[in-house]
Amino acid sequence: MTIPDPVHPAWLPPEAFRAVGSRRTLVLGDGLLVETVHDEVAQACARYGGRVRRGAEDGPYDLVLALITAESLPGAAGAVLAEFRGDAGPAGRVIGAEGYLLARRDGVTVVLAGDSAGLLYGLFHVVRLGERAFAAEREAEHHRPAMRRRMLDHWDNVDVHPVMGQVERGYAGGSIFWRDGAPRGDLARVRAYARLLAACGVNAISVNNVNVHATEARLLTDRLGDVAAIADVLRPYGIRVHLSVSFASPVVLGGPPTADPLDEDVRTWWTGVTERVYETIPDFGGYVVKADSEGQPGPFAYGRDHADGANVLAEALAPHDGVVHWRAFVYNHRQDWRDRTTDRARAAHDHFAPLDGRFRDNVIVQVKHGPIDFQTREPVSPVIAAMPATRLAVELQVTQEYTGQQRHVCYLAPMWSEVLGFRPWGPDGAAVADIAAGTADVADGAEDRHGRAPGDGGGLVGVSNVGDDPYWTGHPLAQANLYAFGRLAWVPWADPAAILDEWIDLTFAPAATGGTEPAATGESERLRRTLHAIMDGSWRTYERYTAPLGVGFMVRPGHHYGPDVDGYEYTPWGTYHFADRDGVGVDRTRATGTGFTGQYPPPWSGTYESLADCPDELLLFFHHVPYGHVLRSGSTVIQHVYDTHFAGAEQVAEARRHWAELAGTGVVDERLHARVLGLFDEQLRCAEEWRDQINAYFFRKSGVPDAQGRRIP
Ligand code: GCV
Repeated sequence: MTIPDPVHPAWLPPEAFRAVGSRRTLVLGDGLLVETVHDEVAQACARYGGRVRRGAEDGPYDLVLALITAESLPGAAGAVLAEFRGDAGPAGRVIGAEGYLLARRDGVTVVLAGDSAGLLYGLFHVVRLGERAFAAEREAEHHRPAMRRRMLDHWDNVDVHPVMGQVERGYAGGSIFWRDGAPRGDLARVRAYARLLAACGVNAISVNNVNVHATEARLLTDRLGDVAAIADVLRPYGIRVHLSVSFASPVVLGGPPTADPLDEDVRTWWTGVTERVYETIPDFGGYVVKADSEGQPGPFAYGRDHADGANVLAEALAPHDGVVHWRAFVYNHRQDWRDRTTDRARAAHDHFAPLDGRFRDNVIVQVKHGPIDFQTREPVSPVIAAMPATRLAVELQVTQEYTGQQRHVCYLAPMWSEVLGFRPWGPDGAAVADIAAGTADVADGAEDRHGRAPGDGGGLVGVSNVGDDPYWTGHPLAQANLYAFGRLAWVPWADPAAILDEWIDLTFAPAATGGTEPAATGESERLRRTLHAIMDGSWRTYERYTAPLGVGFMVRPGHHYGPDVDGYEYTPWGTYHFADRDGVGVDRTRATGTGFTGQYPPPWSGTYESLADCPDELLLFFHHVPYGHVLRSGSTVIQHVYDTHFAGAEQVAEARRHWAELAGTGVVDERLHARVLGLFDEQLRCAEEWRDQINAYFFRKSGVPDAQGRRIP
C-alpha cells in the first residue's frame, strides 16, 4: 500500500486494475457512464498493456462489457443473454436498473448490463475479482442492488461553524467540498471520491449539513451553481446530488414571510425554487430535511405535523422525479431531567407512527437505526416496523461520533449487519433490510435472494466519514467502514468478514502480490490474518470498554469523545443511566417504566419487557436492575461491568501488538503503519481511561468489589 501524493487511493489503487488492464476488452453501448467504463479500462490498458475497443467487433476478446441494448452482441455475450432469457422463461426476467449479468463463456468474460450504471458496477465487480474473473468458465450470475437508494449524507458546513467546524462530527479533517465559506475548487478530489463510491455501490450524496446555517441555506438559490459544479463531477459515476435544505427556506431566502406548509404562497415558492433547481441540475436527487429537531425549524411552529411539512416539499419535487428525505430524528432536547415521564427513545415513534399513510409517495422518512442516537449498542428503532404505508430509509452513522471518532479501530459492518438482519415481527417476518429495500411484502425466505426484484424503498443512508485527510477517513482502517456501507446497501445480507476480505484484497493485496489475487501465502496472508484479528471483533471490543449493557452515552458532552459517566445525566438532552447505590439502567417497560417496549410489535414487545428474556447486551436500555442481578450469561451486572472493561482494554493492547508486529514486513507502507500505530497508542490510552472511570464509578456507587480482586482506582 503506497501513499501517492497527496491522496491515498483507498480501494482503487492502480494495481487493482491489473487483470482488466492486461486484457483485450470490448465496450459496447452508449451513454455517459459507458464512456466512464471505457475510460477506466483505457487507463488500465495504458498501464498494463491491454487493449480496449469501442463498438468495433474485431475480436478476439477476453472481456466484453456491453449493454443488452447494444446493436450487435458478439458470440459469447449473445449466448449469455440467450441463456439468461431461457432461464427466465418466456415472460423474460429483466436485468433491472443498475443490474448486470456476469459470466465466462468460451474463454470470454462477459458483463451484460441493463443500463449504463449496471455496466459500471459490472466493471467494478470484475476489478474486485481480479484474475479470478478470467480463470475458469462461470455460470451466468445476476447481480442487482437490493436497495435502489444508497446514499451518503455529508454533515459538511460551507462556512466554518464556530463549534462544529467545517464538518460536523467529522474526524477526517475539512470538507472535500467546502472550505471557509466557498467551494474548495479541488474537483479532482471529488472525482476520485465519486470513483470510490461507485466502486462500492453508492449512488447518491447529500453535500451539506442537515443543520442548515445561513450560508448553506443559500445553496438552494443564489449558490446553486456551487452544487451544480459538484453534480457535474459526480454524474459520470452514476451519483446524484441531494441538498439539505432548511424548512424555513421561504422565510430566510426572501420568499413569503412564513414557512407554513399549508400556505398557498409557500407552496408556490417551493414549486418555483425547485423548478429552477432542475433547470440547473436536471438529475438532481432531492431534498434532505431535519425539521423540529435540535433547534432546526419545522412545521410545529405553525401547528402543522411532519406529514404536512414533508408533503409541501415533495409536491414541488414530484414532477421532476425528486424525493424528500425527511428525518424522523425528532425529540425534545430541552427536557427536564427530573421529569421521569419523558423518554427520548419514544420520541420518533410518538411523532411519526401516527402519520403512516399520510406522506406523499416521494417522501422518504429517514429513520436512525436506533431509537436514540447512533450509540454503540441500541435496539433497532421501533419506527422501522411501524410505518408499512410509508417509504422508509434506515440511517447509519459511518462517521464514528460515538464509536471512537476515527481514532479507535471500530469496524462497524457487524453492527450494521445485525441491524439489517433484525426481524421486527420475529423469525418469520421481514428483516430491516427488506423494509429499507421496499421488499418487506415479498414472500420471505426465498432461497435465491439475488433473484428478488430490487426494492423501491427508501434504502440506506450513511452519515459520511470522509474529509480532506490524505487517507480520506482520518484513521486509515476506517476506510473499511465506508466501503462496507456501500456494499451492505447493495447486498445487505453479505458477511461483514467477506466484505472486509474484499476491502483488504483491493486496498492492500495488489502492492504485496503484484496482482489482485486474494493473497494466499506468506506476508500477504499474514496481513489478512492480522487485519481480521484486529477488525472483525473491534466493534464488540469497543462496546466492552465503553458504556455497558446498552445503557449508552456516558461520553463527554459536546465533543462526545472519552468517558464521562454523568456527563449527560442531568442535562436537557435526555437521561441515560439512572445509576444509584442499588442499581442502574432505564426502566422502559410498560409495567413500571416509560412504556417504550410497547412500541415494538410482538414478539419483541414481550421479549424486551421481560427481565428474564431481554438480551443481555440491551438489558440496561430496557430495565433498571440491582447490581447483583444475574444476567443470562450467569454473571452479575456489576461483575460483567468489571470483566468486560478489563477485557476490552486488554483486547485493544493485543490489537496494538498485532499491528506493531507488522512493522518492517513490507506488506504495509511504513507511513501508514506509523500512523495506525500512533492511533493505537491513543486508543489504548483512551480504553484504559474508560476502563478505570467506569469501573471506579460503579465500584464507588455499589461498594461491590471485583470478584477477581483486580485493581480499581
Ligand atoms: C447533525 C447528533 C449529533 C449532531 C447531529 C444530530 C443529527 O445529535 O450529535 O451533531 O446533527 O445527531 O443527526 O441531526
